[in-house]
Amino acid sequence: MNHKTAQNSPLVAIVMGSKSDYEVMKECSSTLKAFGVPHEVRIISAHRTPDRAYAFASEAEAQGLKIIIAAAGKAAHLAGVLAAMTILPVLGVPMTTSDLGGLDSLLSMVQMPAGIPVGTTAIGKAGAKNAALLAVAILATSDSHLRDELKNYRERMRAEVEAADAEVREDHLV
Ligand code: RP5
Repeated sequence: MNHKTAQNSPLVAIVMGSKSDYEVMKECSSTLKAFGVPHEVRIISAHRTPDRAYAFASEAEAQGLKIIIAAAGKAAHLAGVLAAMTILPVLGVPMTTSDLGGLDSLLSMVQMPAGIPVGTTAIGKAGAKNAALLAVAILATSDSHLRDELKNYRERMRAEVEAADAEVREDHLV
């Protein structure tokens, strides 16, 4: 699969609050890569580098980005802060945390007051992958090639589950 823009400029930005989020967010990047979606990966902290967060979000649309994926943990305000400064769709991925398991991140991200939405995914790796798939689905609304790729992906998943079902049924035939 290889979906590229004319200039191959990034359509999606994956922004993390810290390098400590990187291992989990590689799942997001590898999923976008599998669909051939040009993307960039950044570390920008809403509280440690607020000026850079402002500059990034306010320039994102003019840079040609279509979707921002923001990953953060604990008092996870990065996604909401970026969403406040751009009209691009922002998908938030709550990171697992050592103290509260990521419920802190999830509630910080998902409980946005009305007016500035953040499309929040599951905590951790599943959320990282689903944020990429949601980004692909959004892009696919105006890209028939990506739409076909997404359908093929679902078809492969369906076939895998059916194969697994057949295997376990076989194991337990009496
Ligand atoms: C957030 O605080 C980051 O997104 C990270 O998930 C969390 C902890 O950051 P570090 O202290 O590990 O840099 O800003």
